[in-house]
Amino acid sequence: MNDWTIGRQGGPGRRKRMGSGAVCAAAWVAAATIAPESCAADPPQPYGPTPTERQLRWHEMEFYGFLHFGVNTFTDREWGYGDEDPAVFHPTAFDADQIVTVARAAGMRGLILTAKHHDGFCLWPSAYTEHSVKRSHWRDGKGDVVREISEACRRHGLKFGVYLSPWDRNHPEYGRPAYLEYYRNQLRELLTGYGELFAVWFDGANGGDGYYGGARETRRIDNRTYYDWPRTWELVRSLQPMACMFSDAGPDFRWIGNERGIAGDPCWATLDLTKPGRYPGGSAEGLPNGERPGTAWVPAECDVSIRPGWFYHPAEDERVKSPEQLLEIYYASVGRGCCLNLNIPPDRRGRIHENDIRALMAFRRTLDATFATNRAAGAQVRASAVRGPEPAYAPGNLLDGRRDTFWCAPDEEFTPWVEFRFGGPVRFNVVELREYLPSGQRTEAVALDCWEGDQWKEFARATSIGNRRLIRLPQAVESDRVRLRVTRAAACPALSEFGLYLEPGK
Ligand code: FUL
Repeated sequence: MNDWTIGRQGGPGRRKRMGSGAVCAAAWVAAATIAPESCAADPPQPYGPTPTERQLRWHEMEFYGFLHFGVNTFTDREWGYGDEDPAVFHPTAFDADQIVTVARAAGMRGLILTAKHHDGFCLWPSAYTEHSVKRSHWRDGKGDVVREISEACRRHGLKFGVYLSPWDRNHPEYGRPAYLEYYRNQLRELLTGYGELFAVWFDGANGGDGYYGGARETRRIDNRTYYDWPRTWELVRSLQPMACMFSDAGPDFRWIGNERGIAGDPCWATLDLTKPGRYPGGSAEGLPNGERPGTAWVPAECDVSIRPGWFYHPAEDERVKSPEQLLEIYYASVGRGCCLNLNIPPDRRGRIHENDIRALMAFRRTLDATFATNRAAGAQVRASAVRGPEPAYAPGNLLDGRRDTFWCAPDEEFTPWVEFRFGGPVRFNVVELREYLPSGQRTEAVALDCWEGDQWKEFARATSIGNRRLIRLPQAVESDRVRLRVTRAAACPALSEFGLYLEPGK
């Protein structure tokens, strides 16, 4: 058993000396690249699939927004047929700075814009079609929503991503090989014209009835073969190597399997990509929970709209989700290791509606108040087992506010525990855990105890951890000692953060 150490407290930007004394500079260092002499001695062997650098950056975002905006905003529809007159697109007071500053104030770290939805109308003046903003009267046909939003994102420090619907109910060639060339040409415009993209979102809804250049018929395609996805993915990789691609089955992040923003529990970051149906628009089976051990790291995104619909509808102004509903979604998405993609649809002015802003700001205030202070910081820490040599994998790493340092057990130790002693009673109702992702998802179940009277009392259990696990207790706990027990693991656990927080009013 190890001696007590005082939990280290460090800011996110602080660099820490590790092992032999060399400095680990990168925010994330893949386990495989940690050379023993430069960082820490004897790192744990990664377990199962592990994330790429681009996926690690995506994990760090945790919360970003979706912007569904287009002809549907003005026609009061969710799925445009494809025969809309571009003139219907006429935002009266479009303001990219308002949209982006609202997102930023809500705590979002990026925005994904529907550059083209199923109706085929393009929010940028594509050279390959007339069915776009250039045929609208907005900004005299000289406007470019993709440009304005992407530039506002950069001005305000948010990342930017695009949604380009594969299904196009306007294009005459949809369903035939010629459409694929059109689709990739459009994608190339978006990949090369608007700076760095953090995400490219490939929707799974495909085929059906539509305008199709006047044919007005039903066109069915084979999701598995028609789009030749590997070629499209290759285009994204070559032009935007750090962009993460979304679809039902990845390759970089997956759909959670519902549009309520709620992850399964457990929710593993891994999937078995050899199973049938693992392609965009394929099967949703296994997506809410992920699969163990899986063949690839394909973590989940929970997408949900702040309103009943994805696009703005005046009739839904009073049906904006409440701050409490948004918090529940946050704990069931971000708190289960996923990223939350919350849709905030611009209205007919081209701004975020006041009711949505009110809910977002109240939601943010609660989150800020909750996570302002880690009540476990500064605790004395000891663990049942620590991977040697000290201090590279010491349990104090759990309290240093950094994801790139971690407490790790020796290879043969799968169920270690760590105990935190505070100077006096500490009150909390949220427990936070993070796993060191470059070593894979190793921990399968944990239990938490508090010291009551003269014995330990279990107050919570959880399964998968991954990027972030938040355990929100119905009732606050008060104790001067807390113990975290790993009760099941696939390999010696590697946990990077531990926190205790209190929601206002608890
Ligand atoms: C779905 C689409 O059909 C919806 O309109 C929306 O864009 C949602 C995010 O994805 O598949």
